[in-house]
Amino acid sequence: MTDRFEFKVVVAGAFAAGKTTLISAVADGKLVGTEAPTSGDEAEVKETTTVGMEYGTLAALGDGVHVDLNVYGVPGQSRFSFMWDIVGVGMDGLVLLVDATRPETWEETAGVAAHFRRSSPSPTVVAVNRAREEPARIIEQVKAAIPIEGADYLLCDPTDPISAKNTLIELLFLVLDALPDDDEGLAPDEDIVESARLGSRDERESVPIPTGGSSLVTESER
Ligand SMILES: Nc1nc2c(ncn2[C@@H]2O[C@H](COP(=O)(O)OP(=O)(O)OP(=O)(O)O)[C@@H](O)[C@H]2O)c(=O)[nH]1
Ligand SMILES: [Mg+2]
Repeated sequence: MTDRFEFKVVVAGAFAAGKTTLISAVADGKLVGTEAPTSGDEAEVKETTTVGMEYGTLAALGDGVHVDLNVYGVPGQSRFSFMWDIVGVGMDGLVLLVDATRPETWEETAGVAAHFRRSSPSPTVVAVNRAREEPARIIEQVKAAIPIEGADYLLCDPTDPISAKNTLIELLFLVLDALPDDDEGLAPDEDIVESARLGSRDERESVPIPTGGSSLVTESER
């Protein structure tokens, strides 16, 4: 018998952190999006911005486990923050994208995280983008600037589908770990979650990795 799960994941962060890029990289099928031309100062940074939300899906499979992730991206610009509350309803997990090269956005990013976690203190992954040099030191700096209890902090290149997918898989482990044991009898055996863990970043480059009994891979990688 296959245990099936479906989770809602939100990707949030400051303007131009790479949210739309990440969702485009992971979505199994076509992405639904709301890009519009930027104006003013934002136009100096990039040509388009998210004004509503984007939506994509990603299936992750393990032995006896099938997970559908519904991934939603929100705008980074606070003038569109009304969308954060709309999209955040029923969120199971949060990916907070942080641009390592723009520490001036980190305080705002911490505010975005607080906004989402106030209504739904879901498992959170803080994904640090563009940490090319001294990544370990940057991760420590981001932890200090954006402290989130229970969050995983990791490096992420949203332009790389494997890195982007592994960010969501990390979040999926946190979400599965947080499920109550009596969740209609469907809570996964810890062994499944542990054996599905994809190891170090170098190992992840060659997913899927069967480690023992089962491994969790995304559907497009089968
Ligand atoms: N080269 C490179 N480019 C990146 C990287 N991460 C993001 N980018 C680029 O940076 C830009 C990020 O843009 P988006 O993905 O639209 O950012 P966003 O967070 O969705 O922005 P808003 O929705 O406007 O808040 C894109 O042009 C990406 O291609 C990276 O790691 N390397
Ligand atoms: Mg966007």
